[in-house]
Amino acid sequence: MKFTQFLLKNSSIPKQALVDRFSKFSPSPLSMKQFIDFGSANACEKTSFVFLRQELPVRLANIMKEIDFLPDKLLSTPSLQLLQSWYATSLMEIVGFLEKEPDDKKILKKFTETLVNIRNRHNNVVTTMAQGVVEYKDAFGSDPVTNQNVQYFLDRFYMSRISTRMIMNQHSLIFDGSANPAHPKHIGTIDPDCDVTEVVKDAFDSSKMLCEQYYLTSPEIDLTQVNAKGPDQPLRIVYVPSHLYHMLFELFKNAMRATVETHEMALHLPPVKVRVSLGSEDLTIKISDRGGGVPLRKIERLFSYMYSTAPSPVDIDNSRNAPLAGFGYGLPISRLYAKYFQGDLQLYSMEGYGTSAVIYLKALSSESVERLPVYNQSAIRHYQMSNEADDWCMPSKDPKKLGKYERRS
Ligand code: P4A
Repeated sequence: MKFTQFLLKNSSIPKQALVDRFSKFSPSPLSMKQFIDFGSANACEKTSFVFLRQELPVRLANIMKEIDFLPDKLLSTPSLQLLQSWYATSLMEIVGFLEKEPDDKKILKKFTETLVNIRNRHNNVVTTMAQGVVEYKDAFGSDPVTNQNVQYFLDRFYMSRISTRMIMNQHSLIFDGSANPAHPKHIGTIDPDCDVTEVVKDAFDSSKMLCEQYYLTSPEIDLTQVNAKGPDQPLRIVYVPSHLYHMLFELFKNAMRATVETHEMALHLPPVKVRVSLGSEDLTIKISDRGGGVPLRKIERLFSYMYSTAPSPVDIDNSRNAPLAGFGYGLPISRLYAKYFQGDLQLYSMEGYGTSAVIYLKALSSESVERLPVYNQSAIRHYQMSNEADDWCMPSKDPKKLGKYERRS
């Protein structure tokens, strides 16, 4: 009898044995080319099934190991208990397919159904985790060290989630037997000819509608595109349009909110300038507004899960601002989407003037490879380092050390 079969038949053996076993493997990142191949003419459901029934447990177990390193006070919250039960159940369900016959059509159908089930079970992972963080923050406060640890963990945790949902979606969309009628050329969630400028316009229009609804005004777009491969050619890359839309929508909401709120009294709003350029390596999108900007000291906070988690719902009274404010995790999750395929999202702000947000994506599908967290010794070291002193001096708050010409305000 194989080991997994043995584990499944002996329910007295804790699930922990499965987690221990699968966390010893490193996740295998897929490239855009591999995603496309799984969904092309010679698409083989059996190959995808055999890959996923091993890879999904590996990705789940790797991140479950890191969940175990969270502070006990966070792990013991009802939110985290619930969340851990979802992961354990899903892991067990997939492992149940390891000894199954890949040539049996019924097994393949059952597997796809299981994936859809798992995806739905995990729909509320982000809000449930956020709830846990809020409960922890309300009870124990938030110091810079805790903030840093939460940031390190959640970036890895949400990246893991983006990746498992991506590979589950690809399998269930490609092998459910029906093509996407609205987008016949798409391969699952991937558009092999994604026209970036089209997505920019869509995201801008949606954001503009929200902005009009709440401020009764909105800035225009000033869009320029540059294609190093030939002027006026559409800028196309292999990408997941929904991921790109998510990032752009978030950045446009921020740009519009800042623009409208700093020019409340003005008759004319400065437009949001968007520049898209395609080079040999990068596809870059820059969104510049004249919304007054954010001081450098506060930029990091815009990406912080801990500092941007909204207080418990009872504390929210300015509902007027809610729709354009997003629910707090907009920027950090958008940055993860950019990084997922080896890109990035950065903010450059000039306080007193405005902000530029830049999305970097890989222009070549051969370089668009999943960026995945792996549970290993250096990850463990991160969770254990928390209590050491910083290796940079703290600015002194001693009044005697104020500059000669400075006064405390
Ligand atoms: N100035 N600039 C931005 C914001 C302000 C800004 C802002 C006050 C802050 C928080 C927020 C939305 C906007 C911007 C573009 C960005 C990010 C921030 O991409 O103009 O909501 C959390």
